[in-house]
Amino acid sequence: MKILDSMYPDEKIEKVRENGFLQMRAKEFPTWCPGCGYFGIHDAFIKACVKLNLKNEDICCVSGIGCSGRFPVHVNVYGFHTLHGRSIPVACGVKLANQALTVFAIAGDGDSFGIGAGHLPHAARRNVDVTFILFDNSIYGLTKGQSSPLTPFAQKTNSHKKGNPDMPLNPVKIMLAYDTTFVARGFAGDPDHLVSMIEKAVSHKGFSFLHVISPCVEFDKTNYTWQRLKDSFTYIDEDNYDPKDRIAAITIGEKELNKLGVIYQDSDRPAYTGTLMQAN
Ligand SMILES: Cc1ncc(C[n+]2csc(CCOP(=O)(O)OP(=O)(O)O)c2C)c(N)n1
Ligand code: SF4
Ligand SMILES: [Mg+2]
Repeated sequence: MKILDSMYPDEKIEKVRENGFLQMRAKEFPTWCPGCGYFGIHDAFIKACVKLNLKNEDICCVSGIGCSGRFPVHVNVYGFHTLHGRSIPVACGVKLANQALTVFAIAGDGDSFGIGAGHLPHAARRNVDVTFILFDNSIYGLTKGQSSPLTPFAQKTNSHKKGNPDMPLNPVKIMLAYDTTFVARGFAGDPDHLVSMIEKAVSHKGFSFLHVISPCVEFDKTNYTWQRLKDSFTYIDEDNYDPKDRIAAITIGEKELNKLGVIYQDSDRPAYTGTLMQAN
């Protein structure tokens, strides 16, 4: 794949080029608002791919619709900007058609837990070897700040001026209930930790779910703000935590909403390609 020249106004561009990061960036600077958490995910994604020694042509990013849906446009890898809510089934189809690809399903909180929510249990139960990154800003960003299925109760939004009347879903608890074989959480404001979460999610053979908390600076001034989030997280102590322990994982899913790290991993269940071949 041709390495594109960059238009980035980056003084350290030569350093970035040396690191190998530049060739993973697309030519155009992302169109996200200044301060959007998605820049942190973009940065971590590129670093993780380089650390994993993935080449541009080894990777395919499939997205739905939303500010998050722009992601494949901003990375220099194969990409598919699909319909709203359809990143998961399309990503699974891409993986099954070409098992040599490392496939990412990119989806916003509205995209994946609203219109696309019906696809999640099936990708999880089949254990298709796809890494699903949830870009969770707890709001509909692209359509200008309506409540999403992850918006907290009573938060004022552009669709609920007096406060959201609906209870939010808990994405980690839901994905654990679907027996997802890899469940982790990261924060857009800690790209170094996020790099390691993406590396681990990609290295897992099966369906990986990575919940990334990411501020929408334009439409959420109260909940996921940088100010409120910056000191709110704690990290799973890898030396004293067994990610195979389902009860411990469910406890984190239920009670520790600001805990970052690998929450659950079942490495024994075969990925779908293997199961499919055995079934035939
Ligand atoms: C079938 C369909 N319904 C509704 C829309 C309008 N729409 C576009 S993006 C979006 C929500 C985006 O929110 P989210 O998935 O959280 O992504 P974000 O913009 O926050 O990254 C909606 C409702 C659409 N494009 N297609
Ligand atoms: S509207 Fe929100 S999610 Fe979309 S680019 Fe701007 S800050 Fe990011
Ligand atoms: Mg959103």
